[in-house]
Parts: sequence; structure tokens; C-alpha cells
Amino acid sequence: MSTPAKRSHSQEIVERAKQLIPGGVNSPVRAFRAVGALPLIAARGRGSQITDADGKYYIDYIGAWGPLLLGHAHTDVERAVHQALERGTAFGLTTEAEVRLAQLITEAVPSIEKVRLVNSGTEATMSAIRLARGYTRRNLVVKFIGCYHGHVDSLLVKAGSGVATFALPESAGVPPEFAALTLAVPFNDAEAVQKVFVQHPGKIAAVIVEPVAGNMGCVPPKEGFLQTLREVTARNGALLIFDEVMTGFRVARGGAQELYGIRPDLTTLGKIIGGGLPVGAYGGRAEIMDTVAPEGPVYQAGTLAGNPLAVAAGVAVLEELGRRTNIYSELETRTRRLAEGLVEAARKAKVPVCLNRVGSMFTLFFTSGPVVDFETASAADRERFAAFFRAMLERGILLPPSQFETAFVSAAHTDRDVETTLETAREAFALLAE
Ligand code: KE4
Repeated sequence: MSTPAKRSHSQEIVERAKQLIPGGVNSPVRAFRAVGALPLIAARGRGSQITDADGKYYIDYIGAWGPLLLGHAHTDVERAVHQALERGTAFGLTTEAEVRLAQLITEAVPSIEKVRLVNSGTEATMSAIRLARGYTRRNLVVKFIGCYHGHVDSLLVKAGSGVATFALPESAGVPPEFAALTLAVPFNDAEAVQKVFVQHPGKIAAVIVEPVAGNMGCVPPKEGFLQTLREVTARNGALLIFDEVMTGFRVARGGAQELYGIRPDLTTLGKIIGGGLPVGAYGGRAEIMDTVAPEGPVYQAGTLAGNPLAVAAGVAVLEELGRRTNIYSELETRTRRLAEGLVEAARKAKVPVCLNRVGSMFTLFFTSGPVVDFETASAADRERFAAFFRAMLERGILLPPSQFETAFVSAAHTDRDVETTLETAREAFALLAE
């Protein structure tokens, strides 16, 4: 009788994790359920590469879901965190470093006159919604179908990311009374937004939007869409919230609002501003932000908000971005080369794809497209995406494990990485075309 194949170290860890953690993961998308593959167990990262628990190397396009603009284990970040660690891990008191991070954020994003640091993107959006409701004294919030703003009860309505990946119309546990306060309209549908304001005059506190959607896969805003949001909210006394947790410092140093020339009332940030450690932030006009406790009546707090280690990593990254002024043009050139190569490889293999990209964030949709909202994103062939994902993974290329996620190129990715990725993609597409 043949002896069962010895389980890999990764498989052993996955089995142990499943005994102790729901699904064996601390965030659903890491379970690789949508792509029918064994979830990766990361052991270490360096630059553009990660190594799994069995010592296998991958060129990484997940990038920790966005924070690692400079790549894994950047020396500036390592040094900054080590130095902060020698001074202690937390004080529950203000430190000079968090004032420095606030300064770097406000210098890069002019619409942010004051900013509050929190521990995650979810905390940032949750706080921004509460602030908008407290400031306007209104209760309704408009969001876009397929956009994901973290696991905030009132925003887990027709959301993207893992909610879309697992085809959950909304999450269990969110009372209908909460969901009733959220109005969800199609992304890129300016008319639908104008209509919802006519239907609910004087009742809408805010519109929250990913200015470049990244959680139904990457979907850029149509010409004029963001401008319409700006005008409609201003005309109706509602706040415009740009959720730039993913796009902040990603698509430009000043985020999507710099790229598209729109000034929102509030902005949420996360990911890159923590350099891979837990940092979120929300900020905006001082007269709005001064409604937040202890200045005003909107309460928000956090034991580890502005944590010295996390802030040290964020400061190191934002200071590096201040020095490397050509980093965004480098990312644009390298990611464009990768995107064009992927589209060409698919064309040669006669596999219909539509690639959406803004700067160094992109998604390869397995549909001829165009993909402009959640409905057209949902038309993508998820089985084909999964087969492509597995073929790339087996050959050492790690893409985000869901058709509804965005891939990221970092400043650590090299031209050689791009060429290796394209050689591998040509093999993977050929397998799909069989
Ligand atoms: P966190 O709470 O996960 O730090 O941030 C929530 C969030 C808010 N807003 C936007 C635009 C986001 O993209 C996110 C989180 N992004 C997902 C990736 N699509 C995080 C990955 C995960 O959930 O494991």
C-alpha cells in the first residue's frame, strides 16, 4: 500500500491553524477559498519576494494588500522600528513621532488640515462616518456597490473585497436597522447619486467612495464621476468622504484626490502610512475635525492609536517618499510594462481579458470587459481566474487570491521581476487556452 505523501510544513501549519482560528486565517481572503489552492504560509519577505514555510520563493503582487509600497523589509523601516523599540512599545501618551506623522500626512494631502491616527482602515472609516453624522446631524450614508470600507457594520452593505469574494450580499449580524441607514448605488453612476439625494432631501450625512475602487478588483472612476460627487454633496450639505486607505500614497503622494484634482471634506487613510504596521487615519477640514473629542462631541478613542512602533514605520516610509520624488513615475513605467505584457500574452493565447490599472495598482479581469462597476466585474470568469492564479502560483508568482482584489507593484519590483512574471504568464495562458 502506498504511504501517504508527507505533508509539507505549510500544510501542517494550515491544519493546526484551522483547529484554533476560524478558517485558519485572521482575515478571510487569506484562506484562498476563491482560488481552490492551499493557503500560503508566509515565512519571510525581502524586497519584491516572499518565502513560504517550505522555503519556496514567490514574486509577490499582494504586497500585504497595499501597505508595502517600498517592498518587504525595507531597511529604513526596519531601522526606524528597531530604534523605536529600544525606547519602549507603548505609553498611552502622546509622542513626538505621531506629531511628525501627522505633519507628513497634512503636508502631502492639503485637504487634510487636521488628522486623527487610529489602528486600522476600518477604524478610520467607522470614525469618519460617525464624525460626518455628528457634524451634519444627519443619519443616512451613501456608498457604492462593490466598494469595501472595512468591516464597519453600516458599511458591510453590498460591499467588495472578501464580502464579494464570498458572494455575501451583506454580512450576518448586521441588524436591518443599521443597513437601512446605508444607501448603496452603482459605482460610476453619477445619475444614481443625484437621484438618491432627490429621494432623501436633507437626510444624507455623507457619501463615502473609494476614488479608485480596489475591492471589486481595480475600477477607475469614469470621467466626471468624482466631480459630480463633489458638486452634489456640496449642493446638499453632505460631506464627501474619500476612502483612500488603498489609494493614499499609492496612486500619487497626495492620493487619488491629487491625481483627479478633487478636494473631499474627509479622507481616510491606512496601509502605506503604517509601512506594514497597524496604522489608520481620518482627517479633513479643521472645523470638521474639531468636532472630535476632546475638542467636540463626537467620541473616538484607542489604546494603541498613534503607537510608537507603528508610527515609526509610517514616518520612515513617508519620509522616503518625500526624498524619492521620481518613485511614482518609476512605478508607472514598470507597472505599465507589466500590464501591457499581460494583455499581449492573453491576446496571443486567445483568452479574453480586461486589465484595469491606475499607477501601480491593477486587476486582470477574465472577461472582455469593459469593467466599470460591480456588475461588469461580476461578469468575469472566476473559474478561469482561479486556474490562472494556480498556474502562476505553482511557477512562483503570487497574485491576490481573488478576482475581486487588486494587485500591487512595489518600488522593490525590478525589470527582471516583470520579465519573469510575463514569461510565466505566457505559460499560464497557454494552459488556459488548451
Ligand atoms: P483594514 O481595516 O483592513 O486596515 O482596512 C479596511 C479597508 C478600508 N478601505 C479600503 C479601501 C480597503 O481596501 C480596506 C481593506 N482592504 C482589504 C483588501 N481589499 C484588506 C485585506 C483584508 O481584508 O484582509
